[in-house]
Amino acid sequence: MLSLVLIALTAAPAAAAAPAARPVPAAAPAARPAEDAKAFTIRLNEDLKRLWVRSSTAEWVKATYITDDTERNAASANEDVMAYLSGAIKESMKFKGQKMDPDTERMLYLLRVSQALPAPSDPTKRAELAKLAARLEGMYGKGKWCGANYVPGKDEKEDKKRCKDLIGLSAVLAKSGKYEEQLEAWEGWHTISKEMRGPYERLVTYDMSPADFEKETDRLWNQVKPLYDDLHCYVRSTLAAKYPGKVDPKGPIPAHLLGNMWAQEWSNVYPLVEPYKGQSSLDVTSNLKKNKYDEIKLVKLGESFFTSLGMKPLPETFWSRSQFKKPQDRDVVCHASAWDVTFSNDLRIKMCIKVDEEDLITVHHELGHNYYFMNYYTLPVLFQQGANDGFHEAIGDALTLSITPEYLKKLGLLAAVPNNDKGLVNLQMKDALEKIAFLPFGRMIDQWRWDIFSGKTKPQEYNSHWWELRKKYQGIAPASPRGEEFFDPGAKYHIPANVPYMRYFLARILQFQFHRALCKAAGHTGPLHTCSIYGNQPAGEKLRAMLAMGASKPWPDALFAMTGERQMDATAILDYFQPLQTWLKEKNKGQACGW
Ligand code: X8Z
Ligand code: ZN
Repeated sequence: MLSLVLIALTAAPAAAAAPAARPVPAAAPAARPAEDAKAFTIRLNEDLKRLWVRSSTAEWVKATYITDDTERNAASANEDVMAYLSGAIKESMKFKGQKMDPDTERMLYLLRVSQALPAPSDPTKRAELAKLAARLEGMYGKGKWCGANYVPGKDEKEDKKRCKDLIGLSAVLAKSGKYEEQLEAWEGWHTISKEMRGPYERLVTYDMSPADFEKETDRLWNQVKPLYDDLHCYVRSTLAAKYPGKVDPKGPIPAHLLGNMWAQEWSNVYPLVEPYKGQSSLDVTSNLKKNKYDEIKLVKLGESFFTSLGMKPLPETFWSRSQFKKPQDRDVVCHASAWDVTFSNDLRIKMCIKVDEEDLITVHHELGHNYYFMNYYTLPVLFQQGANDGFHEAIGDALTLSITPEYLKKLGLLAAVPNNDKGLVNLQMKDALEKIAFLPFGRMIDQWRWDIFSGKTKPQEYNSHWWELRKKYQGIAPASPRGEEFFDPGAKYHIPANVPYMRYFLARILQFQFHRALCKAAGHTGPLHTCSIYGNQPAGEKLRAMLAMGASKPWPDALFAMTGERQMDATAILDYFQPLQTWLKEKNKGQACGW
């Protein structure tokens, strides 16, 4: 998936992974005496493309068909990539201090930072690392809960009846509203990661590259934290009223009451926390169903947003090669992702689409990755990446900020557009439950990972540290007591799949900064939350130009090209939610906020 670039993988965002190759010599090519840096990078791009195409092909097959064989195949391809990269990085050192053109210099830099986990130089260790990485993701993909005291695998029909996967269990959290049912679904899903603890502990013995953005992320987090605290305070008081005696009015919120398995986005509790009853409905899901949307129609709708901006349609092969629906006959990784499997506009998404509003947004998110790929696939493969990983995650989301009630009404997906202050507060509350609620979650995941990989947190503290950070950043408490017999981090996809997470935190902030810039290009005046760039060609051109840069320039240059700013900045998200923040402040008066 996009840039679900794992562990050993390199920054190649073209899909989960980066590949390797049998026929290609596994180690970096032998040094050629007369070769200068430029010739070296030309060769490097050619070799890497071949290797990455192989490994992302193996990753695609594995993710859409989880078996021991496909896992072994992907691990082996990734092992070859690691071998090549560790040789190439060493070899590139000979050019240190030499004069070279800026593109060559940047490619050598990208090569050096290309791995989320540096590949061990010992081949046995490399093999182990690749195997562990493949296995952990598979364990997550296969995860099911069949109820206490039932062992699946004897009777297929009975299994189907009793066992629920993540989609089924998440539906309980989203819709049940019953404390005990939600508790069972939450605890059930958190059993699937218990066995990950051993392999994960092994994986951690491999080192991880230092956190680049730690300082920067703290600056941004401190900008937005007051708004999160206001939202938390209001939502907690509503939940305390709904579940009497179950929610401490001054403490953290139990994790199974926010409508989402990880309490990362709270949109599903909107009906409960809706500020003003009796305003026009904001429920898009029921209208998708009424209008007979299916998986394909949902994706076509996403595509039409991009083409409205002057971008090309998705290639024919996108429609034949993607996985839109969950296959019934095998295990797959349902977690949504976007791919360019062969780094040549071979675009795909892999999802298990539900026809609802949440997945309408996710489809746009994934297509944002695909349109990034589409606009940079002609660059050398080392430049086929986002300006930084946060950019890649922010593109589709930035466009969803233009999915306004007016746009939805035109499509027949909303009956009426909110046209007064109360309607606006409702709308902003709904958006904030998705966008603002996510921020501390986005911030804390990699904090946990950094603490683990640096050795600051020991294996016997994995779970307690997880819940410490969940409390500190999100003000969330576990649904029930959690000892070290559990491994709750493993119940969140990006931990077993080793996908760095800070990108999503950055993206939640960047998308508003992008939106502000694109709205300006579109000539929008007035408050930011009223802008839609749908159908606007100048905005589309501005976006396209930035996408086409890929990683060829440092990210502040790409940011500057689109926004005229060189720093990531949270003022756009704060401006956007200004009406809601004013309302929350008033509403929370006299409450003891915080936890
Ligand atoms: O993992 C994703 C995307 C994959 S490219 C679906 N997201 C994060 C998550 O699900 O936790 C998007 C939002 C945050
Ligand atoms: Zn993404």
